[in-house]
Amino acid sequence: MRVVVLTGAGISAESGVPTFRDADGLWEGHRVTDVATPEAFVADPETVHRFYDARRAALDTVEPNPAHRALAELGEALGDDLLLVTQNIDDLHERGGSPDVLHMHGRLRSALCAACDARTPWEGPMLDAPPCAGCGEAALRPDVVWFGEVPLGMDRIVEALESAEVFCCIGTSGAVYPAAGFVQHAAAYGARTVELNLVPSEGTAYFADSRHGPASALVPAWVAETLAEVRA
Ligand code: BV8
Repeated sequence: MRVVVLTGAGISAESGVPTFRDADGLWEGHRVTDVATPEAFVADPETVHRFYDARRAALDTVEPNPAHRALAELGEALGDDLLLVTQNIDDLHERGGSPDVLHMHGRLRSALCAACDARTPWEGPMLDAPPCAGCGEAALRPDVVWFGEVPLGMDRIVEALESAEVFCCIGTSGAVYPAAGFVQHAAAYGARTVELNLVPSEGTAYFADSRHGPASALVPAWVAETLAEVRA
């Protein structure tokens, strides 16, 4: 069974990672969409670095939860028939046992050189970072996709959506595109669509099957159901 799973901030909420909706989308009084843009980085790189340095440091204080681990179990069983895509930039899917998760919006623990596009695993603050080890330019930036930038892996994602039998969306408000449009694309190609979210998302009407509650309960139950179907 070919399955595509898309996750958002809600899957990491019970691990202690604040969602975008939490704090009404504000970070230290900044609208998140104001600090998560290339324009903001040009205008005020220090504030943007402090925003991501704080989130990167917080990763040391959180652990994967049963929802992350259940998806790892699904990945074990389905192998290449599962494409796990996340909008999250935390590393809880990997630490929960899903090494091949596709981070369509980037990763906190990675630096991107804006001059030569080199990517480097990154720990600790990036403010006052040394020049790029590859090209020597002082052009390191957080390796995340900002508003107005093109998400990563779109070709692979669209191809998987068009051949999926099941599309499952977990812990996302459906407010940010192109991720919010995946359900309609998958449904148009015949996939069964499932939403697992604390409350109905902005795109809830597009899902054939919507279940509401905490991911730590809904995801293990849905994975068990899916594995039973695959093994039937
Ligand atoms: C692009 C990285 C061109 C940085 C992020 C069409 C219409 C309108 C606008 C647009 C459009 N197309 C493009 C746009 C512009 C823009 C956009 O969508 N703007 C929005 C604000 C209207 N999109 C872009 O700019 C994108 N780029 O379009 O390029 C293109 C398009 C297609 C193909 C090629 C090129 C780039 C967007 C990426 C921006 N970067 N993150 C960072 O993290 O700092 S987005 C960021 O915000 C996250 O990654 C995520 O995507 C989004 C937050 O949403 P969620 O993850 O859903 O989190 P949220 O808090 O909103 O909701 C949490 C949900 O979980 C809630 O529903 C809650 O109820 C639930 N929940 C809570 N607790 C639990 C739970 N569920 C279960 N269990 C729980 N315990």
